[in-house]
Amino acid sequence: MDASPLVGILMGSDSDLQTMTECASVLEDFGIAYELNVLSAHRSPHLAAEYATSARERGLKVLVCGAGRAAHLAGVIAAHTTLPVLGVPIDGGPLNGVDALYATVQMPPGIPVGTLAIGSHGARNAGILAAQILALSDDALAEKLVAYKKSLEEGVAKKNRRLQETGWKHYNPA
Ligand code: RP5
Repeated sequence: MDASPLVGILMGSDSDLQTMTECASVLEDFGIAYELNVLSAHRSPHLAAEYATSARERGLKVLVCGAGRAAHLAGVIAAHTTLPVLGVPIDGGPLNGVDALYATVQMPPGIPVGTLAIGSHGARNAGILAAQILALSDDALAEKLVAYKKSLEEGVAKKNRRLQETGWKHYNPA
């Protein structure tokens, strides 16, 4: 990708990569340049602060942070930037991501993190939400989002047609 990145995808460990790839692939579908880095709130706190502090001047517009367990990455990044920060709680571990959800969503007033669902669905939605934020000042991207929503609608109609055709008609005991 040649264009300078607009979205910074961060993850607490390379073990989060499979989940966060969902976010990356959505951004690619919309033609949005991104960069992807492993940074940890706990294991590399100085690097995380440095990344967040310089993100805006490097041209980034939205930061998406995925982390599992005691997931403080999104919150620490949000503490050091005025860019919008989206948090993806990564599933896995003994608590299956509920720990990461609580750690990501329960931010104190003043430092918001837009928290998505646990796991790959959250990562995918983070990519779409990042695109929607960028589309506020990009009409071509807004058009792509309209087309995407249309494709979702068509997908549902297709599923319904299939359901009707395979015999799940209607039931009326009267
Ligand atoms: C978190 O701990 C990471 O985001 C990851 O989800 C989890 C486990 O990390 P590793 O032990 O696999 O590096 O900080």
